[in-house]
Amino acid sequence: MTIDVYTFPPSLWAAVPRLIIEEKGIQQDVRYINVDLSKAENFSPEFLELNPQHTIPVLVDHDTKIKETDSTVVAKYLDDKTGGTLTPLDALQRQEMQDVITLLHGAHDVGNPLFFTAGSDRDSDAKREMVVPFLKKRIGGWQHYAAIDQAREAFYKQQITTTEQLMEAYDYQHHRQAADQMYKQHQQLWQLGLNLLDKLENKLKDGRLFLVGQTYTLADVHATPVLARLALIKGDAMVFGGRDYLTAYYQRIKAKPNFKTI
Ligand SMILES: N[C@@H](CCC(=O)N[C@@H](CS)C(=O)NCC(=O)O)C(=O)O
Repeated sequence: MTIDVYTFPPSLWAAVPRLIIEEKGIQQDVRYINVDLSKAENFSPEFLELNPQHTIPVLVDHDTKIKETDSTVVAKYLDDKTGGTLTPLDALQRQEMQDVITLLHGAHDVGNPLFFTAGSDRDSDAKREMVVPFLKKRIGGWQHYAAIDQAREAFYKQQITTTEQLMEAYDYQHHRQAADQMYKQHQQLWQLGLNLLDKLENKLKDGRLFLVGQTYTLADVHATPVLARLALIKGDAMVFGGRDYLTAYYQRIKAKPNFKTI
């Protein structure tokens, strides 16, 4: 076992290395270490030593002693180490791939905040039973870590305060202003999401099979969990309706054996 990959099945960006590992069939070289975000395990003192940004995925290659803590770098590392087959040889296509990855990870990276916020009273009613218990569990995790790690107590308390505010926004009958503020934020995030979907649709309009041409690349790897997440939050009709090229593209990436890791 040479490579540790810190992951969590429902996580959006932690799906990136899993897709690559499946695509390349290198599961035997990898040990997955589960970091339960619902218990705030990504804030344990040990995990913060590994990644002070408290995000997954994290990759540790015990052979080379290399550690990577961002999915874009983790993806490149895994691909480079296994022959670079998910990176185009053509320099222009390579640049285009990079541009797509930058787009997905920039201001349009809305999958997580969209998931945790609601956009209306009705949406709040639909999501509350799923989101609020998750947030409560995370608070339990931070309370536990605050008790055992005095040096980080203020940091954990800040996480708790921010999360309690989000939970309040779900109680719109008692916190109208907080709820309306959350809805506004959610709508703004969704506009960015729609904008991203239109950009991807436009890219595919010349009939290419994948985001930068006829072959599956790291751009598609990063786009896959984003599309899956947006479809989970908003439903297929909102995400793919009227976007025929994106619809066909999503069917194509969904049909790949590695999609089972999503
Ligand atoms: N830019 C980072 C973002 C990673 C990220 O945001 N990961 C999420 C899970 S998808 C996370 O760990 N969030 C921490 C949390 O929820 O506390 C990357 O691409 O690796």
